[in-house]
Amino acid sequence: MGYRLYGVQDFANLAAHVALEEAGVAYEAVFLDPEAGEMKTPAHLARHPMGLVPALDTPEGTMFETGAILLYLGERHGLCPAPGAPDRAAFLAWFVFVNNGLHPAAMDLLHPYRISEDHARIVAEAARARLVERLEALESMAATRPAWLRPDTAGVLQIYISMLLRWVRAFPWAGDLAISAQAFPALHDIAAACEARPATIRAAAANGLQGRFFTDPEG
Ligand SMILES: N[C@@H](CCC(=O)N[C@@H](CS)C(=O)NCC(=O)O)C(=O)O
Repeated sequence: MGYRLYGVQDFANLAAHVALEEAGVAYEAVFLDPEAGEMKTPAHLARHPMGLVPALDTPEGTMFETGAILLYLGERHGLCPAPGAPDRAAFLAWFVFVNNGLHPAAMDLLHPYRISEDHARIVAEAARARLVERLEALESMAATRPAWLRPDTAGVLQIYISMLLRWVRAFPWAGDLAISAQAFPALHDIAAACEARPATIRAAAANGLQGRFFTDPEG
């Protein structure tokens, strides 16, 4: 079994799509149509227990979860410090920080009604506050320019951060809660470099995106 990425255009599968392009491996991208019920078919539920995306067929079996997929691709294709490398511990800590701290908070900013339909504004504002606090921590670290997070180098953490910066700028539940990458110069550099890479541009185009889709998305 080779790589087959299951996603929806411009959903979280975008990060894995960019990583596959950066890896330079053969893969197939399959876009599902949620409106047509394609996320909840028995075939897709066998790939992802919640009927979500992304899911990835790999030579070692099918997997799901953005963080797991990015780590898997990063380790297999040189897009992150390998187990045993000197920078591995720092990379891993910050990767999980992004996956576990930033990603769920971004989801709450975008979809606060999933937590509480009656209190969506409060949920979204709280998510925004959590995001800003965590982005500031990430910015402080990124400003030290660690070798494993260089803007001019392809990496799964650079890709993940860039996609989340797109989301919090383009898709907040309320427009006044948008967070701009401009407020975080080191993270902005990472996303600007990432969106200019040919591999990213190819993956983005397959997801219907062009222009400054990470740093200045239209939403
Ligand atoms: N923790 C999961 C979250 C997956 C998830 O929520 N995926 C969204 C796209 S960003 C989805 O499939 N949404 C479709 C739906 O809710 O029907 C991951 O990181 O992969």
